[in-house]
Amino acid sequence: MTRLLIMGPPGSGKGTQSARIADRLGIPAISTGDIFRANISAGTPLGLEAKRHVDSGGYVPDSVTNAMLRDRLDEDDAVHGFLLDGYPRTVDQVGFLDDVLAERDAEIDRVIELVVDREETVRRLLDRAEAEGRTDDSEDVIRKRQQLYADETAPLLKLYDERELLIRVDGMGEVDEVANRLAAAIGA
Ligand code: B4P
Repeated sequence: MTRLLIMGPPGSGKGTQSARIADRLGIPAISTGDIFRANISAGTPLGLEAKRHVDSGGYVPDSVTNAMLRDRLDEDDAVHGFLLDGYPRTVDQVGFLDDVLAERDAEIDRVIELVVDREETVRRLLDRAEAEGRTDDSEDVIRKRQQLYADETAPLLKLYDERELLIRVDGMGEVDEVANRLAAAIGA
């Protein structure tokens, strides 16, 4: 089981947990949010395009995100497996990922949903805002990201459930507790 997706609202712990799972399984954790932030910091053309959307809590356009994802999956370390964190987020991205994998005779093995209360996710992101000062972690932008997730991304879970790929994991509690639940759920 080496091609995994992790989904959940902003603040559900995707980034935190995906690094651990990927480490256990010896596959790269690929976060589209991290790639955007690296490009924003480096001031690349991709970063300039992404910044407008990320800072306001919107999604970066599918055409930009999909092209970036394809390039990342072409890198050597992703040939035999990966854990995608924060991708796909739209119906268009689901279709694009299906096509990219079909070209490689590959498919997704499991989709993990981290389930966390909305108020708990907001609390975590406000804590992170204090610690790290991320530009998209102000309360109004956090609420906008939560709503966008509910409108555009949460419906995708049904699709993966119909494909019998979805595993739901309780993301409430301490980081280690959640990590243990996840490891048990995916048999890692
Ligand atoms: P992301 O980087 O994916 O941001 P996120 O949804 O907030 O998740 P993140 O991984 O950072 O937070 P986590 O839940 O792990 O995306 C940022 C932006 O990039 C998006 O808004 C969008 O603009 C753009 N973007 C990214 N992908 C895109 C795509 N596919 N299409 C279009 N646009 C895209 O953790 C949050 C905090 O909780 C952390 O501080 C962590 O320490 C803490 N935490 C985790 N687990 C905890 C626990 N158990 N208890 C207490 N705190 C915990």
